[in-house]
Amino acid sequence: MTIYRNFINGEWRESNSAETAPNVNPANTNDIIGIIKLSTREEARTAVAAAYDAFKNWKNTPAPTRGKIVAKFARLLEDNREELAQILTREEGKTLAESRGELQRSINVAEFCAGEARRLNGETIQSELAANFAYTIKEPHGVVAIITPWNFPVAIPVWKIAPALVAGNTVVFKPAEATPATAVRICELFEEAGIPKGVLNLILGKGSEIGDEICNHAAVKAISFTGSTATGIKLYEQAARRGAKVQCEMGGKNPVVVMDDCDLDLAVESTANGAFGSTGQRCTATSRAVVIDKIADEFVRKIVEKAQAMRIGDGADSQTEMGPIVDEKQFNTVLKYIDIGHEDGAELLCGGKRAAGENLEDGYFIEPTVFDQVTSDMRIAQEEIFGPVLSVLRVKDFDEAMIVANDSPYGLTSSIFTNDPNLIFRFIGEIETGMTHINSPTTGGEAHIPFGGVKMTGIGAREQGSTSLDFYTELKVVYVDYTGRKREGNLY
Ligand code: UN1
Repeated sequence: MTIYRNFINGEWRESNSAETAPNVNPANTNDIIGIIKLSTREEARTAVAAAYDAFKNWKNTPAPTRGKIVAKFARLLEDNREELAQILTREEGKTLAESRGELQRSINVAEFCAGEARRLNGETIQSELAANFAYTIKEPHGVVAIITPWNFPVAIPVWKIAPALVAGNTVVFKPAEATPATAVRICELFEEAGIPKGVLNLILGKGSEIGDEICNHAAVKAISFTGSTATGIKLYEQAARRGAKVQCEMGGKNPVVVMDDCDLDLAVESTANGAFGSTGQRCTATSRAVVIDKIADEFVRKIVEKAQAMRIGDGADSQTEMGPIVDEKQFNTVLKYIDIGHEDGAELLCGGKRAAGENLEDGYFIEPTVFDQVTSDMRIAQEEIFGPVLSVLRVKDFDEAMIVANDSPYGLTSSIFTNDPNLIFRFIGEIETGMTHINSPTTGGEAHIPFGGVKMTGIGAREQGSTSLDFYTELKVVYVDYTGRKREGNLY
């Protein structure tokens, strides 16, 4: 049985902890993939110390040299794409097609960040004084903690680690407990790419223990976190007390607005993709369909047809269209929200229970679920479920649709289906989300385009694309006076 090890100071070290947890295939709980040891706080401190010691040399390594290691990592990811996709499906549950897509996005991100190493430029600014000039330099923070969730266990670590390293930070990486195998492979590939010892450290274990330890460690200058809103806000509060930088990517409750002039089949197809793709376990999932009354009956009929036709099963089977929920806890949470939907008076149109059938009994499968007659005050319209559950909210017109769509504490992504250019541009102006899509699903993003949300979804600089290094760098401002004599007067 594989025991996953920590990667500290360039060495693979098995934790001394007696506490362990199995890494379970959510499609078949008899399939134990390996054992994760839940590292101790002391081991977490060792990882921080290793990152701290490695920082000075790494900071002084020219950025293009750092970028070359990330470029090599991108090539290794490409070479090992299929193997990683298989591991990802086995430990997280998403379909192989989804895993391959995630790998491609990770490769793209790593390539993009590697290129950024040659563009880590500040600016030269004209001084108002003669024989003076001023410029800015982008510098790394030091040790950065990277805390990632299980739902994109390759892409999210890569889109945080790659820019952190390119910027010259050293990293302590704490992945979710549910996905240790992909985390270990990522670090092995960085090792193969030639990352110097201590520059990237992996520590496996519980968020409440080692996540807490590293995030509150005085040597950790910045924390990049993706995960639940409750944890993100707590991290933010704690870090604020010691002035550490924080970037949080948290929940979503993403709406699609379906206008009565739209291409209805396209809207249905995209909404189903957004709601049930990745088994609804992504922060960009479509969880609310805000539909104009006039076409709502037809919309729900078609989307129910789609939901009921979906093939549920082991993601490793090429016929499967929707995999399982990641683990028992999450499985119970989704079922609890389905109960809440009933209690709040929403009308269940399809799904709503554990999926039964051949080869489904040993996995955490839930049927794609659609609730109709949902109103904005219901908990299923407000809270992130993180499962294949879509709420349909019926509205009379565009103005009401915007009120409903914006009635959310979250603001990650959204979309609208309409062919009316006036409505498209009004929607872009009025929707309170960090990203928005026109006539396409709420999900996904491109590696070279910024990603992130507003309101309770996002704190700190945007990830990916032209903004990917913003969080990982500080600006140093330099004034140079080359008159060689005492300045007359002072700067204002
Ligand atoms: C995507 O849907 O484009 O945790 C990726 C999440 C997001 C990433 C989703 N931060 O689901």
